[in-house]
Amino acid sequence: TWSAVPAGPPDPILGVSEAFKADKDPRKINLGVGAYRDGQGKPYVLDCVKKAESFLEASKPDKEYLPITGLGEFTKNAVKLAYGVDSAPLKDGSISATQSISGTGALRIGAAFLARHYPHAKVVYLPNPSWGNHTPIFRDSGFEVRKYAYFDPETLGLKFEALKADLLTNAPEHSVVLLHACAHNPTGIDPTPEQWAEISDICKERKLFPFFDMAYQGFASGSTSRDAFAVRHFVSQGHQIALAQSFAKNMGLYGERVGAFSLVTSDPAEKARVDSQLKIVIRPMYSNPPAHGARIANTILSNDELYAEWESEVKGMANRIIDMREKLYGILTNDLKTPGEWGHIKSQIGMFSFTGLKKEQTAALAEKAHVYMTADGRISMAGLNAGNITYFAESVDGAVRG
Ligand code: PLP
Ligand code: TYF
Repeated sequence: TWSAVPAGPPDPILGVSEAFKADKDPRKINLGVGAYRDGQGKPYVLDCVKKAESFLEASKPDKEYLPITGLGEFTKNAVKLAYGVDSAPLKDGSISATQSISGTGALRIGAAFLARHYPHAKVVYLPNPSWGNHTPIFRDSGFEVRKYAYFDPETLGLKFEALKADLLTNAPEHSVVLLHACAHNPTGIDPTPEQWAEISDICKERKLFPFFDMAYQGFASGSTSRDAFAVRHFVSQGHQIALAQSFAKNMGLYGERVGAFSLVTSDPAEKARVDSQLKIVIRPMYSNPPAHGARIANTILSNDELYAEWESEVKGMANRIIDMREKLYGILTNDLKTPGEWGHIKSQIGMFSFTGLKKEQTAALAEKAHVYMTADGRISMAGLNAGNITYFAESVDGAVRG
């Protein structure tokens, strides 16, 4: 029956982890997948998460199904975290929201809802480059996927003039535009607040539909409200955005699959109709989402003490990454005098650094130095620590000098 099924390619990110696992060298380093590691290179369960779990255990929750759109208290608090308590559509009760299977599930619900109900051509513009899963998520939901200029390999910065030209003249009116809310994956380059304001104006002028992917709120700057700047600015300008939220990174809840999808609508009556259609989209996909992770996140978001502790732990993770950026820059530039300009390692934002290393160099690093990263030269900064950063920098130096 399945003899005609061709073998598919391995996932470009998760494939790196597999190669890493198979490597027996004790010096090996995995900078592939974007998952936070502590200063000892170990996965990190946040203290606020442990406390929330012990509160939950004491409250002995049952194992009943959640509603189709998940834990209502959780989505309410998630939306508040993203849009801010002063958000006009939030106060009006016109934001429709549902729990989702983390950020991926939120994107998929959004794409499926738009594919069915967005009254214009199903064309989505993704930044070039973007998170590798964006293309299949939108394509499998029936969208035509196109790209807008984003990264400039010459300057290792934002290709802002080309970005504006693409949105102003190349994208047809009513195209959906996917925007990384903060900590762009894979480049680590975000628009400045002024540039966000220009992008917002262009979207308004050209009637483009902004779909925000916020997978790293708090991770970019250490402040959840600062990282929500773009989302809140667009909403304050009257954009009716779509938003995918993930709690994988900022609460370290990766495998618990906690997220939310929301849509700003015109009024509470419209919201109620959208709510009903979100349920119709979700029901045949998975009926209803898992409860445990959403309960953890909700406990943290609704308890002042845990919330404060969470904010300080997010800041701690963000700061450790920033510290690794400084150290890596220092070793390459001052100690090793590695050829090239490495300032982007310090200026890039969030979990990743787009090093500028070429495909052949990343292959050589894996083969000769047992250092693993994605083929585009992206490294997860959180994989670096005091114990491996010098070896990593020396390996990069070796690869650059050839
Ligand atoms: N969007 C971006 C840009 C990401 O980097 C990620 C994870 O790396 C996600 C969405 C979704 O992740 P998850 O489904 O684990 O929340
Ligand atoms: O490292 C990244 O960019 C992410 C990590 O189901 C990831 O792709 C891996 C698997 C997954 C979600 C996110």
